[in-house]
Amino acid sequence: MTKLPKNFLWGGAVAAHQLEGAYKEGGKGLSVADVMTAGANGVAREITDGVIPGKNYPNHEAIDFYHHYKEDIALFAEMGFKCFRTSIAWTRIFPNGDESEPNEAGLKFYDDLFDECLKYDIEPVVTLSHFEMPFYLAKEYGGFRNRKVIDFFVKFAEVCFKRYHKKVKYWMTFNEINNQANVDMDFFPFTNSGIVYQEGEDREAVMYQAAHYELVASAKAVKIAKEINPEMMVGCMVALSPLYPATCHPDNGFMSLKAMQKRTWFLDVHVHGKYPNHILKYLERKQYQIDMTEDDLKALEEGTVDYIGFSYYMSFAIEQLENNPHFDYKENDQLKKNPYVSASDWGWQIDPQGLRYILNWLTDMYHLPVFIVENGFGAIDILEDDLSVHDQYRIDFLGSHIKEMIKAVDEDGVDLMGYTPWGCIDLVSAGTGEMKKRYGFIYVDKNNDGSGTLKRYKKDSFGWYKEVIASNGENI
Ligand code: P53
Repeated sequence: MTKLPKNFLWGGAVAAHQLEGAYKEGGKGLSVADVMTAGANGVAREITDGVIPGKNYPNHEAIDFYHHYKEDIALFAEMGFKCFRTSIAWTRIFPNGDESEPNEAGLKFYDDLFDECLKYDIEPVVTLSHFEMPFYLAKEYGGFRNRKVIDFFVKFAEVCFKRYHKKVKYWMTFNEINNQANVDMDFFPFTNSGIVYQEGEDREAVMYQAAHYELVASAKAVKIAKEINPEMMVGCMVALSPLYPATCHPDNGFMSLKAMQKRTWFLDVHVHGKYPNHILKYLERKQYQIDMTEDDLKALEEGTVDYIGFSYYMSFAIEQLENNPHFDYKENDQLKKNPYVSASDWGWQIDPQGLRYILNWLTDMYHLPVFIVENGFGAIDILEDDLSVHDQYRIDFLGSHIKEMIKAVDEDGVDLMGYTPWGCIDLVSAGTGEMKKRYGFIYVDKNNDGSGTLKRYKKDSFGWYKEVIASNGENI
């Protein structure tokens, strides 16, 4: 008997815009990801007003999964994947987002892709919105500033559920919906909500409004899914990091609690169907006038999620600031380097035990099945002359996290559905737009400047992960 359940969903995760490429093929429209240039560690990606000739947009070709998916899924099958998490590019189905009829060529692409997975008994796990809103909705409607976008999303979701309900059982609505809690960076509102902040506006007020519309859209989608096929399981998806108090000073302890609330209240709405009191009190104190109707509140109650999908990459330490009497959360100023853990080349702190912490915390808070739908190590890999890639650091990272995950199930009784490490094949980094920040078990010959043959090569971690899956986590 292994410590994990027999039907544990081992697999890997990606998102359409980060690997498909073919950004104009099959009638696809421009997405918000198609207007972001390549950045680097510490250099933000530029958000441009449409596609500007001469600039480097890494998502346009990405790793051309659109034309290589059969070969890639065969490799996933060779590793023994039980599931494969990807997203449906909204712009393949509704190129501008406000059309009345979906684009058949886009629908057909995902039919073929899911069939290819099912051929190997790989269960597709699908995110509806993973940083891929139609650029047209962002530009013409202001993204999720606008209530109308709820209906556009719900229609997109309904079309997908109707078309794929026999092929896809596991769904998630919005990827890392809580990233936008960090209102200081332009990347998060744009990728989460299609929002470009205007000079001088109260960013937080905008964020709470957009998040509310998204949560309503998510709840409406969940309800529709159940009407179409009650077998479908629809979850939410949040980015989770433990925010440890930087010291045991009570101020830091309380600050860490308040910070966790500010990053995770989205889950309360998704799971309980209503806002937690601390957020209602916060909105009141800030005098934010959120457009929140009775119908919205009813929709939230009627569309609670079946499970919690989450990403886990790192933990943070947090401290209270001076002159912050309400313990308000100011992410960019408050996070501290944790001296007890190491970090990746991109400064992401490595904390396997933090995964066990989060699994316990989630279970205590929400009492739902949970699914680790992202975890991974972005690193610079070297393709050797003999075409091997020795990525022991990735094996160490994933192995240590898997061990903590197993303890959470075996010793703490967490109801864990599966584990899909991020970027199971190398793809474009969301945060930086780089290719050289690699996560995969499969190396793709593609470089930051767009050069490369697009050929695929197995890294050392490929064989290692295959054995992990074959032994259901016993051989790490
Ligand atoms: P990259 C941070 C910053 C940007 C996106 O990130 C992020 C995070 C982590 O919370 O979210 C997820 O590519 C996201 C993926 C992304 C992955 O983290 O910046 O869901 O799309 O690729 C890794 O290294």
